[in-house]
Formats: sequence, structure tokens, C-alpha cells
Amino acid sequence: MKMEHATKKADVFPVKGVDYLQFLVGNAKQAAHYYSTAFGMTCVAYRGPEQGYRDHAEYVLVSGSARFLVTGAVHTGAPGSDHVTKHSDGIYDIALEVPDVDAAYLHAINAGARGVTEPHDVKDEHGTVRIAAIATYGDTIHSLVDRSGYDGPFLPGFVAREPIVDRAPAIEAGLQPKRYFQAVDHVVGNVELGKMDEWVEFYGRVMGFTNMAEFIGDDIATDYSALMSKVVADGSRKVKFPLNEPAVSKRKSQIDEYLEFYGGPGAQHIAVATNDIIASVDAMRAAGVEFLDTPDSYYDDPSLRARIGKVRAPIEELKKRKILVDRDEDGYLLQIFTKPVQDRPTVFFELIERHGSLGFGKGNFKALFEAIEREQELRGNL
Ligand code: TYF
Ligand code: FE
Repeated sequence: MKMEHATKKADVFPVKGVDYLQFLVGNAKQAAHYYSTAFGMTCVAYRGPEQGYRDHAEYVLVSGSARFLVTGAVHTGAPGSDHVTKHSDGIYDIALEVPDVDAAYLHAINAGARGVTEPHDVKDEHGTVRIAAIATYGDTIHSLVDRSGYDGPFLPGFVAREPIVDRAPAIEAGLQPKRYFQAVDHVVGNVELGKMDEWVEFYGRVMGFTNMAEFIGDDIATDYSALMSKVVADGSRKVKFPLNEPAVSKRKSQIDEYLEFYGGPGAQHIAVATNDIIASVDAMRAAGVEFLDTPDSYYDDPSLRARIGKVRAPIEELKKRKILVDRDEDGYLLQIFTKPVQDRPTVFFELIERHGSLGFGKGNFKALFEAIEREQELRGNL
């Protein structure tokens, strides 16, 4: 038995994992199509005017345990329209599944969190969900969800629906993987200059999350990253939230660019865990998803080859696809980053394939941040 389990303190804010990520978008029908065709997700549920919900059309897409809720307003002035006006498409709700909504909400409020929605039941013929919500950075919220009394397709009011595209023929022909990813690995928040430690403290105080070892401190920041970063995680490390702030540097930080174009703090990237990053990248590229470029010199560097040792695919296969590799004391990881997935240089995705490593690719920060800065420069934002 591992000692850490025997000696662990009682968890003040137990979480089961990320329940869903809600995107507020200008056109949910097209966003749901994109996540279906380009990210290989399956649309499983819907609610809208047809179900008597007069304000929004909402699509639920899943890939393994990862679940996205994509919400669009169907008339002028519908709730959430101001979010889209201000931020364009973005992430509003990073919902957490918890065993006890009332206890979690009470703990959070007593610890100084701002309540958005008090605990209440929502019901339909499939059962009852208890739900509440608290505010976090910017206009972002955390819903707290207990779905243990529910067996419907998503939340009460949603109806099951057919996938938007039928990928079965492409899967059978070996042209597409069954799933491009199976879970949400981490969700990163960008906060204002000087606020990172306050948000680390917030997650400690409000949710009992602790600081993981991995961070980008002053040393890396001043050398090349133009940002500082710390990671908070729940006791079980199922939920991991890196938090970035801009660093004062010669050039405009990628975090400043985000804050300017998002109109304030918000979720920056969603990392999704895949067990075959090569197949996923190939399928997503074929569907038109753009990934950040990595120069050949990254792969030809003898010190990188020595450091990473043997990984599950030949380096040439990674080089062809611009997949990054990092190794630490626990193992290694493969990762790649998309370009922003909307017109504004704000939200993007990361694919990550972990082989033991619990880190975030520290060894790749330099190559990654140089790639992001090349894009920033092309946009005229450096
Ligand atoms: O989540 C992470 O920490 C890594 C690296 O602006 C990273 O994916 C950190 C900051 C950033 C982009 C990527
Ligand atoms: Fe990441």
C-alpha cells in the first residue's frame, strides 16, 4: 500500500473529475459540427427551442470521459450573449463533478468564493441532478454537479440525439481512430499580471487544491517564456489547473495577447489525453485542424535525443508531425498544440499522450513558446 493514501488528510473539497466544459459560442450548430468532424467527438444530447428552451441551442459532445457543452443564443439578448460579445467563442464553465454539492458549495462560500447559483435540484424523467456554481477568474465559473441520481443523456431537459456525422465507415476503413482523445487532462487559466499567486491561493483556500511541483518561475520567465505559471490540483490529481500570468519582458507576452483579445482573464487551453497521438494528429490535420510548427532543429538536436531516450515511436515519425517529447523522473510524454481554434488568438487545444510523466512538458517550454511567438509575430501582436 502506498503511504500517501494511509496518511492523507481528509479532503475538504472532494472532486470526482471534470464533469463538462461549456463553450459559449456565436453559432453552436457549427461549433458542434467542428468538434464532431475535426475532433472526432460524438454528439449525444441536445436541447433548444424544440424542447421548450427559448434562449439557447445546446449540443453535448463526448470523447471518452471528455464532455463539451456548446451553447449558442437563438435570439438577441439571450442570457450569455454578453459573454460572446465580449470574449467571442470561449469557455464559460469548467464544471466539476462532486459527491456532495451542498458541502462543496458551503465550503467554497465560507472560504470567500463568490456564489453564482445556489445548490438546487433539476429533474426530469431520468432522475435528479443537484447543481450549484461558483465564480473563478474573469467571467469563468465552476459548476458543481452531483449526477449520481441521474441516468439521462446529460442534464435534465436535454434529449438524446444522433451523432452529427457518421464516422463508422471511416473508422472501419482505418482512416480515423475510434476516439481522438479519451479525457480532459488539464485546463489552463490566464490571469492578469501579478495575480497568479492570488489564484493559486484561491484554489487552495476554496477547493483545497495544492500546488504541484511543476511551474515556470522567474528564471524561465526572464529567459524566454514571457509568462509565469503554477499548477494546482485536487488531492487525487484528477483535476489539474495550471495558471499563467504574463511576465514583464522585452516582448509582449503571449498571455498579454490573450488577455487583450479575450477581454480579460479566461481559460487558455484545454489539454486532452490521447493514447495514440500520432493517429489523432493525422486525423485532425486531415480534417483541417492547424497545429503549431516545430523546427527540424528540435528533433536533430543530439542533446534532445540523449535526454528523451527511447520512446514508443521513431523520432522521425514525431518529427514528421511536429510532436514534442519530454521526459522526467517518472517517465515521458508526447504533446502537440493546436493554433487558436477561433478568429481571436485566445483558446487553443493540446493533445497529450502520457507514459508515466505527470508533468506538463517543461523541457519543451522553450521550443513551444518560440513557436507561439512566431504566430504572435505573424498576427502583428509581438
Ligand atoms: O499546460 C502547460 O503548462 C503546458 C505548457 O501559455 C504551456 O501545456 C504553458 C503555458 C502556455 C502554453 C503552454
Ligand atoms: Fe498544457
